[in-house]
Amino acid sequence: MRRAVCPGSFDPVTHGHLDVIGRAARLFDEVVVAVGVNPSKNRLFTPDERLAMLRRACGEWDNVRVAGFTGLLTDFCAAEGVHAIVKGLRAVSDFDYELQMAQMNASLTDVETVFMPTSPEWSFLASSLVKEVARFGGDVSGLVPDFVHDALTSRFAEDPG
Ligand code: COD
Repeated sequence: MRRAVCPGSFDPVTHGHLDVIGRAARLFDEVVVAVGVNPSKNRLFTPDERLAMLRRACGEWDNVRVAGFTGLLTDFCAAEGVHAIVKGLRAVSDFDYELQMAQMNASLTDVETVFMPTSPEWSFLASSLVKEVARFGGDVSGLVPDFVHDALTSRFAEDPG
């Protein structure tokens, strides 16, 4: 059985992430979406909130499972017995960072990283930009699932920052 992990912080999940996950689900028999922590980013939503959003957003795919992880991604892959990581690439700036992580992960354990180019309609899309635009009242509907849009609206209504 061909299995892959699609990791990310997904804070929050966007249509760019879902596009990559859906395309991975066509290539692999099972995809595990791994909701983790990027230590260099401030988070808006808790791990439980992000897990719930991913589970709802991925509900249409029978071969996609969502799981949380802490610690190293390679430890999660080893525990799951998965040897492929799928990452989306938007631009050369993503490539620099993702290549470094792919090589570090390969040096830690027996895991390959497969890069999937972003679809053109989502190439500008990043969770950080979605949060910034939503924080200042901009319209991000169409970039994220409706329930994520609602969660952003209520989060920033509670605390505009
Ligand atoms: N189109 C295509 N791909 C996209 C888009 C888009 N519009 N938006 C995002 N993506 C891709 C990203 O390039 C990335 O591959 C993936 O989707 C997830 O993105 P984010 O931003 O949600 O997630 P990151 O980059 O913050 O997640 C980083 C991890 C949590 C995977 C990383 O920090 C990690 O592995 N942490 C665990 C600790 C660890 O093992 N560290 C050592 C790393 S070598």
